[in-house]
This record gives sequence, C-alpha cells and structure tokens, in this order.
Amino acid sequence: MRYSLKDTIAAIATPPGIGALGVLRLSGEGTFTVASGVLKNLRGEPYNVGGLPSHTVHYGYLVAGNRVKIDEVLFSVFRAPKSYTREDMVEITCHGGPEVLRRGLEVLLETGARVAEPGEFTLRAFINGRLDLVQAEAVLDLIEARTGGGVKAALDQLEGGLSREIKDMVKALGSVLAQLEASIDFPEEAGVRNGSGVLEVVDDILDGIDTLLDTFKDGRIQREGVATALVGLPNVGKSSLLNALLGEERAIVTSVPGTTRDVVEDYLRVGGVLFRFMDTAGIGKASNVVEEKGMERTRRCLDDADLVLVVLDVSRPFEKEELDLLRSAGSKGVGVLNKIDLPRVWFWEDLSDRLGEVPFFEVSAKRGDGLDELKKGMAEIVARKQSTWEGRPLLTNIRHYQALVRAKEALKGFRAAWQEGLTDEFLAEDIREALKVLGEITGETTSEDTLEAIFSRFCIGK
Ligand SMILES: Nc1nc2c(ncn2[C@@H]2O[C@H](COP(=O)(O)OP(=O)(O)OP(=O)(O)O)[C@@H](O)[C@H]2O)c(=O)[nH]1
Ligand SMILES: [Mg+2]
Repeated sequence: MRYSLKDTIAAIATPPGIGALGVLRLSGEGTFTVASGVLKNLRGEPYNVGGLPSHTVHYGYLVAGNRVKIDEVLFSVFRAPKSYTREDMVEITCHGGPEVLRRGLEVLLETGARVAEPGEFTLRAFINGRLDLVQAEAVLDLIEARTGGGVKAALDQLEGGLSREIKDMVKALGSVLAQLEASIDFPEEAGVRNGSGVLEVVDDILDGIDTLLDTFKDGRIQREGVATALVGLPNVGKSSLLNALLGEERAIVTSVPGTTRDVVEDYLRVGGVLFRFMDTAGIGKASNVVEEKGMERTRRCLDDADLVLVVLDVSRPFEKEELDLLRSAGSKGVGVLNKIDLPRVWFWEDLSDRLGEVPFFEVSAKRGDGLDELKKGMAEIVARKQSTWEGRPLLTNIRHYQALVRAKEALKGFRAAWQEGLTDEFLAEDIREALKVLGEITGETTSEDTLEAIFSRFCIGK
C-alpha cells in the first residue's frame, strides 16, 4: 500500500454541497485522542472521548485551537472492534455546509489525523476481517445502485450470499486437492480415480459456476438499468422517440437525415425498471467520415444493448436494411413503427412472415400516440426475462465474472486432464489454479495492486 493503515484517518463522509447535516468521520488508534482535542461540552470543558461508552451519542461543540467554535454538533463513539472498520471510530454530525465541514476536517488534521484515501474506511474493514472483498465491493455497489433491484443485489452480496457460494466451492475443491495430494504422496493406495467421487464434485462446481455466470448479465441490468438502443435508418424519428419517451428535448431533432452523430444517453424509469436509452446515429450509407464513425458506434451499441428498439417509419417504404437490423437484433429486438400520424405505406402484418415472433408497437413520436403502450410493453418484456433469477445470488461485478470464467477454465482443464489419464500432479495443478482464482474473488489471494484498484473507486469517507 502507498499509505500506512496504522494512521488515524479523517474524512467528510457526506456529499459536497449544502445539506441539513454533514458527517465527519475518524478511524484508527488515535481517534479518541484527536476527538478529545476538538470536542467540548456545553460548559466548554473538553470531552474525554476515550472514556465514553461505545455506541453512545453526545452533544457539544467542535472547536478549533481549543476555543474557536466551528459548529454545534452531535458525535457518536464506536469502540474497536465493534465499528465499521473494527478500529476506534468517532462520527461527528455537523450542520451540512461546505465551510463548516471544510474547517471541521481541517482541525481534525491539525490535531493529528490524516486525510483518508478513497475507500480507506472500507479497506480497513476488509483488512481487519470484518468484510471479505466481495462484501467490500458490495458496499460500493450499494452506494452506486440506481435501481431497487441493484440495491437488493448489493445488499444480498453484502450479507454474504455470493461469498458463501464461493466459499462452499473453495471448501469442496480444497478437499479434492487434499485427496489428490494424498494420492500423490501414497501412490500405493487406491488413488482418486477409483470411486473417490472427485470428478462428480468438480462437475457440480462447474454447474454452480455456470449458473452464476448466467446471472451476470441480469445482475448488471439490475444495477445499471436495461441498456436500450434506439436504432434505425436516418430520419425515421429515433431522437424524436427518445425525447417523447423522456418527456424532454434531450436529443437534437431535424428533418435532415444524419442529425444524430454520437450516442446520446439518458435514463427513464418505467414501473420498477430502469431503462438506459442510447439514441444512435442512423444506419445507412455513410456519406462522410463523421457519419461513418457514428455508425460504427451504433453497431457497437447494438452488441452491448439488452433491448433494441428498431425504429421504423411507416410513411416510407420498408427497406431491406431494416429487415437486416431486426434480424441482427435477434431476441433483443422490438419493432417500433413510428409516424402513424402520417399516411402509411405498410403494415407490420406485411412482414411478420419474414420475422417470426418479434414484438412490435405503433407510435407517433410527434403526437405522442402509443407511447404508454410502448413503455408498458418494454417493462413487461424485461420482467419476463427477470423472473428466472428470483432469490439467488447475482453476479454483478465484472471482476468476479472474469475470475469465475478463469476458474471454469481451470476446472475444464482438470476434466480434460482426467479424461486423458494424466497424472495426479497435473490434476492437482488445475485445482490449485481454480482455488487461487476463487480466492481472488473473496480477497484471500488478491494482489495489493488489485486491492488498490478496487478501493480507489470508492468515494472519500467510505
Ligand atoms: N409526422 C411525424 N414526423 C415525425 C415523427 N417522429 C419524427 N418526425 C420527424 O422526422 C424527422 C426526423 O426526426 P429525428 O428524430 O431527428 O430522426 P432520427 O431518426 O433521430 O434521425 P437521424 O438522427 O438523422 O438518424 C424530424 O423532422 C421529425 O420532426 C412522427 O411521429 N410523425
Ligand atoms: Mg437522431
């Protein structure tokens, strides 16, 4: 680590700006000394914070230079190990003004604390064994969650749902490894290939990993919203539809084809579902470099999207490219027939035999017809997909996902080695690799660089 975890650290734990309350946080061995230097009771006598019982709240003044009052405050005392970090902690609740908090932090620093690094409180909680790495990351997810589902998934992870699954796998693989090692050390015994059940254990774990990997995409949806791409030929009304759905003039609309060049993003909540819309450049023949680049992004958006609204203009003939778009969207595709306020030249029924079961909606982005039905329909489509993963731990973190992919590869290596009849040493090597990778998820075998990278994503004060 670039910094010492022995220092006493201080931070403003509430967001910048004006609020009713603002919280200063202290953690570390010197917490009570620092706090005693800056907190006075109403009679102006210094508090002996170290002498106060844990989990109690007190009233008084935060002072600078022993006299100058900075604010009237409440503070809470948490004695190690019963605190967030498992160290001595004090939280000082001030009035939520930036100047009060800035000065408050300043006196804490003058009295012997140093500024906490981003995520350092949680890092300490991890180092001191209060949380494993999966749970520490869940804290970050919880803070950043934008959806009810995201909060639920993060809380479940914080309570240890995912950690338990991983730990069960580690335990089972640990005993497989022990059997392999015994068989290496005592080759005269029966060995693992004779009815030891080792292969079955590994297969079970492979199944478990696959199930978790499947939940990843859905977990991300819960957290970040449903990535919804608006695609179509130029000028069909993609940007108009985005604006109409959001109820604001978010994207530029003109009668000139090729108006949208870059991807325009915004969020909309429908029922319990958060949609992250991406309005894209129209697909078609690029007439210049800017449009060409825009279209490249459109294609990337198509790949990344969870839901693809293919916007079609019913006042113009249906084009071959539009059929290609609907087909390449596959099961993510939804047809949105726009401009139904104009005289129309085709109907969905004209194409359905070429498309099969693609859901479709008819709207006028201009007049607002059909928008509620479209929103409702989209929420229903997502709900149908979500119903499959009720009540199980969700994988929401790309780091966990990648580690599980590596664990799966190692275990598949084990299976292959087993089938080829390789020696127990080879088999043991694959199991060791899987164990190491699984340990990286919970933090048992994670490198310092990875830890630093993870915790630097936190805000200061958490
Ligand atoms: N009559 C009618 N016109 C519409 C409707 N929706 C969009 N338009 C018009 O169609 C034109 C193109 O709209 P945009 O929303 O810019 O279309 P776009 O698909 O985003 O176009 P590009 O960004 O150029 O690909 C504008 O003149 C809109 O006013 C509609 O429902 N009815
Ligand atoms: Mg546009």
